[in-house]
Amino acid sequence: MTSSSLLPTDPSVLFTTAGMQQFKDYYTGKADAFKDFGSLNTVSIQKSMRTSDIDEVGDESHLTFFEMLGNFSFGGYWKKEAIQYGYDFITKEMGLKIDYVTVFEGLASAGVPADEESERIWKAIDSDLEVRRASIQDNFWGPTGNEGPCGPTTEIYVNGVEIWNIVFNEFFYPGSRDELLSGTSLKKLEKLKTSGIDTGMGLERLAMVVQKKNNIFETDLFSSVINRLHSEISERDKRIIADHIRASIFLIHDGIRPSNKEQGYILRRLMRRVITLEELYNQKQIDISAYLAINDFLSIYSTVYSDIVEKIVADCWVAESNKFYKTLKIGLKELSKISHLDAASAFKLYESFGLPFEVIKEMGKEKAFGLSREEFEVERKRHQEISRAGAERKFGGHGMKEGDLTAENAEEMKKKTRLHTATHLVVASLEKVLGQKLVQAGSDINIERLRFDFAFSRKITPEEIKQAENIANEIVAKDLPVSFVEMDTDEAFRVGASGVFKHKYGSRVKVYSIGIEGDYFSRELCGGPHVTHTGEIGRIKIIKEESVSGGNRRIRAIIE
Ligand code: ALA
Repeated sequence: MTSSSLLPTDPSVLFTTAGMQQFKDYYTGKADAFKDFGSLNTVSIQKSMRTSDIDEVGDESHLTFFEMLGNFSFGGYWKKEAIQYGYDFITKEMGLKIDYVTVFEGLASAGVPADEESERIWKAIDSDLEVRRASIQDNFWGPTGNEGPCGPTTEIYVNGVEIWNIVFNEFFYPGSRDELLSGTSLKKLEKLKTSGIDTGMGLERLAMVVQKKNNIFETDLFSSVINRLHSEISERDKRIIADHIRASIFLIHDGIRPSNKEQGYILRRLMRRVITLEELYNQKQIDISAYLAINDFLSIYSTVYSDIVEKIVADCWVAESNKFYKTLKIGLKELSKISHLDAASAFKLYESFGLPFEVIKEMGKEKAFGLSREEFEVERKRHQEISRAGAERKFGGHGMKEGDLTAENAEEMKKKTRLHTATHLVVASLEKVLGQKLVQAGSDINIERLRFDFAFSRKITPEEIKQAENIANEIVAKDLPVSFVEMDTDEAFRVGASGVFKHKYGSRVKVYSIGIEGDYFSRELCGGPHVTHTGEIGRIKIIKEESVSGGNRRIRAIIE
């Protein structure tokens, strides 16, 4: 399976943190793996992001962004096969020696016994292998988010490092992991109808042991960047710079833009940390050259992630640097004047000058001794809630649903269908005018108008809007056919179809095309529905262009 976006469809988690995230519904039985990808088993290399480790970055092994290798089964194979696959891959394919493995010791209060079956399977494979028992803290996975599949794990250790985690998703828990681990929860673990396998192996850690390196930053995934950085930059800072730039590239690639909310907030923190280090080293005449590191990473990753657009990453980086740089210097000066830093004064520095918590903590030295990330976050959330109060609007309503559209009645569906095809036309027209593919960040259609967001770092001029509108209306006048074909997701991206980043795509997708084969005006991954000919749309008028949060632009258009 293709990696899903770092932005999960599950709204209860900020980022995709593991390979299993896109498969939650297959474990619970809500979705049918065989129907969707022709097998009960699959594998993936999933882009993952764990913010819980941000403060640890700089040591030998912690990262924010990483790639996770995994094999999964939703009622296909079970423990015996999963353990054998793990063993064979590590010892035979990779030629590594396993130090020891762990299995779940059980938890009587939750009604889960020790995993003797896995213990027996390991021993049958290799009777000399050391099998340790471990507690629920270490050897129990999930649930991710507010609820989900979960179960005991068995883990493989090589050179003292946990290399592979094999999860036996036997249960569903209707609450969070914290709740489950607290031991005081009233909710019960429910047995899943079909038990599933979920495995995860960090590519970076695997590279470290296979390449016989002392830490992940010495592997070929990082060494070009680390070696390029000036020798007077501390080892810890080099690692922070490398990790944060790499993570930022992938977040930007998935359509996230720096902002003060949710995923955008994390991206901004990562970028601003690097930009601050850049400024601090600059003061010592040491150049970090973030753009060179971006290029190094792009040359490593563009072979696999061929749709990373260098210009989008670079534009975003430059825009944030320019924006932050103005206040950074003043902020650092203010910081040096404050005699005692607590959550409130740190938040003020953050709010007024954009100084990230890490910078305040590090630069504040002993003045920031009592300052904790938790208190700072509490302060930040409190302010966010104040500013959000009253601004909340709720959308509801039930009705017909077809593909990407919902409507109350047939009449409404007809109008929305015209607006939907018009959205594709306006997007493709703008791409022509701006000379680049747009990374879309969602779209919304109501009976009155179409609306869509996309990542772009400057205002679209009225002339460009007019040009795009003219192009779109020319296509309407030509009454071109609209058609769709179903194809594999990989193939769809190969033929250049655009997709919306927030979308989770299955392995087969519909690609809607406007125009004649060989000369398509637009191709997009889309559930439909659409008109059959562009002439049905009517005249398109772009009525508004504006900036919205996350560094995105928003276009609204109507049809007449
Ligand atoms: N989902 C498991 C992990 O991420 C495999 O460790």
